[in-house]
Amino acid sequence: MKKILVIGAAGQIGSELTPALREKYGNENVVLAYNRTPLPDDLAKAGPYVQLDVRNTDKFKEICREYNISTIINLAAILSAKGEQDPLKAWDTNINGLINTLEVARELKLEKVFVPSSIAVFGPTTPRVNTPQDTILQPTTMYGITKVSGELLGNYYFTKFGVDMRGMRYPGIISSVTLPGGGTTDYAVEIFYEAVKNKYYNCFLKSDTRLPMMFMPDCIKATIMLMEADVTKLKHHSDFNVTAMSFTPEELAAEIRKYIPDFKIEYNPDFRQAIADSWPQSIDDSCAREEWGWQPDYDLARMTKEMLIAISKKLQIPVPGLT
Ligand code: NAD
Ligand code: AKB
Repeated sequence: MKKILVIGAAGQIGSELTPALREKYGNENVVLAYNRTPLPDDLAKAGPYVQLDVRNTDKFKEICREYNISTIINLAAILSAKGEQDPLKAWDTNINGLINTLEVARELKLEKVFVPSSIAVFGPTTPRVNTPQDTILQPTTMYGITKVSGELLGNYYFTKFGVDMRGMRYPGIISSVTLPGGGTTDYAVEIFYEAVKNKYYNCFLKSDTRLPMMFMPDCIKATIMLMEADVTKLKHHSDFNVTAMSFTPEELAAEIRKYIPDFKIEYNPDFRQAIADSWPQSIDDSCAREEWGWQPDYDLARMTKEMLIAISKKLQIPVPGLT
């Protein structure tokens, strides 16, 4: 059986996507690649893993040959906030990692490649409400610039070389297993830890900053659905809009207060506010729905309840009425 290589497997999305892939395709058929951040014990014990810096072309190729890889999922990236602190590192990791992924796939004639894009491809000149699939892409962050370039390169490799690259513009992903790696939507994860621990959160975005979001089970579902979609039905390839919900910090805090009534939130916006202000408030994902049947399962209310249950269990701090 041919195998999937997941690069960046120890990150926020990788740490939950990889167990789901192993469950579906078998532990031995999903090879995990970590770089500096080591893999959690349970992932390392369950199946094959390797160390790989995505920029190391020779080692990348060697691993694909050694493990008979047919599909690469490249999750290695520097996200929006960290990217603004070190733009050249973001360019180097995101662009050279992507080119390596596409070149390895082309040279070794692999079946498929998946590299996520982001709502960061949009900028202040894009319509911000119900942002269309095919629209203006003029981001103002280095992260966004790398994601637009990634989408264009993915589409180029598909038409020029027949590399079956797929990708979607994830919104902010909310999850309970691994903390996010340095983005602008990270507040929507941090808030749950602080609400359960301290009943207080100091938010780095303004109260009314509306952003598109998705709970991790929907992110995993969308990723597997797009990977398995019939290529002949796809009109888009590396740049699908997807979404599940949109909310502001104030609306999320109100939802949390249904379970923790004395939860307090204060707002002290920092440099991430300008990034958030350049991104859409809501997304039109009708192309994903039409081309590969996308439909989310989680809205704000359902996500909030499940996050509070998971974080209270993780921190071993009961939330009355939930645990
Ligand atoms: P993350 O920062 O949590 O994880 C990324 C992983 O990549 C980390 O484990 C890091 O060690 C690894 N990495 C960094 N540089 C590397 C290198 N040179 N070689 C190999 N590995 C390296 O990120 P994530 O949230 O899991 O994001 C995964 C993908 O999804 C990224 O492409 C990101 O842009 C995209 N995305 C994420 C979100 C989100 O909200 N999490 C939203 C939109 C898009
Ligand atoms: C970030 O905030 O940088 C990410 C993203 C939306 O791409 N979560």
